[in-house]
Amino acid sequence: MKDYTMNRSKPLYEGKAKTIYEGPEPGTLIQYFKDDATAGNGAKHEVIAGKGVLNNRISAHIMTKLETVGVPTHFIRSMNMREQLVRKVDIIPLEVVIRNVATGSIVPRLGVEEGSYFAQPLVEFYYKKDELNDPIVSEQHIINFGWADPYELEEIVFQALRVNDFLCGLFSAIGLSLIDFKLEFGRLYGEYDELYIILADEISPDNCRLWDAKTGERMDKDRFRKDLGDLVEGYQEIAKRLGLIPADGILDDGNVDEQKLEGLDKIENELGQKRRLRSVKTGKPPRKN
Ligand code: ADP
Ligand code: AIR
Ligand code: ASP
Repeated sequence: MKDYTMNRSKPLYEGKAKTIYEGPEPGTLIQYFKDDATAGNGAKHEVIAGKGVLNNRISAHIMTKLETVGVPTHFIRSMNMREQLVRKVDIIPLEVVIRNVATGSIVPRLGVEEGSYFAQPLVEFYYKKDELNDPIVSEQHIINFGWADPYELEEIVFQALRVNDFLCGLFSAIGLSLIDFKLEFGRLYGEYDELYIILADEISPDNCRLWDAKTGERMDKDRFRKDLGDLVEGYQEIAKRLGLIPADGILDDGNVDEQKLEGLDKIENELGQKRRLRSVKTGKPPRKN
């Protein structure tokens, strides 16, 4: 496995699935995708060869596609098989979960029937705080505690539903059902202190539930969380169906053959340059820093 971090400075942040480094230009960060898989807030942990490369490629691809329909994302460009350059944002401390089908934590919490479709996509907010186990919160909590203001929340819900619509179509075209997923958003300030709400973090099978549309087979991180099968095989299948790895692009140890993937991110990197941003009206006074 190539070591991409040899010449990097000290990490700014060591997360469960990614390490964050300072980027080459001001206002940028490097996201390094590790092979670590965790569940239950780190209670379960394993290193799974090849996972980081796949998530990096899948997330870069999806973020780029979202940019083409005008969803502002933090993605700037792929750097290598494990790293991507992103715009540094002030992360809003919310995990925004969009659900199309009932599974996971909502089933025991509300007693809904496993596998049933919601009348319309359901948006939930969780307070992003590991020490508290990311508890579910309401809009009233968010506004009351100042995690986001009503204008920001409106924009977050608007973008989250657009992402859902777009991704449902994207995955359905490759025989996968998008069951639910988690997003993170951040604040970015423009030249005139105007506020932009930007989609950040990653969109990958680590934070989307994806089921094979025909067989119902789980292709996402539930394979690891619930010991349903080989995690990397599921991620590889998603990447293959998205056209991100050629049929002969997987090595025996589960890692991606990096040479076979060289250049596949060219189109994404070109698209990444053509970005549009939409500022958000906010009730808040201009930023503090
Ligand atoms: P965790 O923090 O839950 O262990 P990760 O291992 O994925 O998660 O670490 C990535 C961290 O980087 C997350 O805390 C995420 O909120 C943060 N992050 C993602 N994108 C950006 C960005 N564009 N700017 C600043 N922080 C970001
Ligand atoms: N998620 C939530 N916290 C972390 C992650 N990755 C994602 C899960 C799932 C959705 O949010 O991957 O797609 C809902 O998770 P749950 O556990 O609340 O049912
Ligand atoms: N993201 C959390 C963890 O890594 C929860 C999960 O994905 O199950 O532990």
